[in-house]
Amino acid sequence: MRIAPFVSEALSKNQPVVALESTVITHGLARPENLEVARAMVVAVREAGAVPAVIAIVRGEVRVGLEEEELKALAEDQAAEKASLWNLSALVASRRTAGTTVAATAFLAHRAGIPVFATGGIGGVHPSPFDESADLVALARTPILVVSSGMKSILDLAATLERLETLGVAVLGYRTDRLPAFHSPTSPYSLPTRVESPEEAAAVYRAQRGLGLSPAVLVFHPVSEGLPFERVRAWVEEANAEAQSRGIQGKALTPFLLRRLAEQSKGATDRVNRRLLVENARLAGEIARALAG
Ligand code: PSU
Ligand code: MN
Repeated sequence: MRIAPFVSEALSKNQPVVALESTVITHGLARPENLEVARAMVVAVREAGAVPAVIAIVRGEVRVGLEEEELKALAEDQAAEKASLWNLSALVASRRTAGTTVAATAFLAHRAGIPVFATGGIGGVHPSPFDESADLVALARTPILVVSSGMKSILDLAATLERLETLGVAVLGYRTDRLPAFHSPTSPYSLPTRVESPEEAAAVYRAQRGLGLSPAVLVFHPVSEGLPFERVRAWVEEANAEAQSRGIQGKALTPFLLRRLAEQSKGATDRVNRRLLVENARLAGEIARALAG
């Protein structure tokens, strides 16, 4: 694991650092806007007064903190893989380059001593065909604070929320009582806890660590300007039915569904996706500051 000097220096001085997930760069967004959004996330963390550390696998090396040139190379690498936990060692052993999912980023950020990271949406549960993201189990055993806008909108939100409860992950709504639904700032599902500020989120994280609880603290941050929940759900149902009838599954499913949602919404889902990524990076920076201060 190679920690960039600008990151290790910040960590040694107890300055706020925010880890950034990179599957969103390699797989979540289309080129070339993936690089623009990644840069905007980096800037948002800096503007909040924290040091951004993009985590990725570069030619078999675990990297914590990328320089601008390295970020560009990752965003442009068409062969970049998606590193979760089940393939992380194999990607390192075969010297591959990969974006890290929430599961892999949580594990690596924690190993590097970074307590906060930002992403767009976490993985979750999809009942049929059955799929449960490794993100959930990783969040259950990694005491890190994660800022996201909910789960990917293509998942079963109620089932995912139930799994988070079962796994003992601390779930907070940021200035909301309802689960944000990624592209939508709200949904019908209630959250157990609401926080009003970065300081309150930081206080829950400190309590989590103080109690010796090993699961993560999830801060669900609604996008400031999103789309109506019912409309997105209708698009998702349509796209899912189409994927099923065309036999699209596994790794190809998320990119297909996201592309269909973008078409159905005439680009609106992509705009919301960009917005929430930058907003989450900023809030993660503010929480990191509250934790360091
Ligand atoms: N949300 C998106 N697009 C994505 C992801 C989330 O809108 O590409 C990525 C995140 O990196 C998340 C991962 O950790 O998908 C979950 O993948 P899986 O369901 O295969 O575990
Ligand atoms: Mn999966």
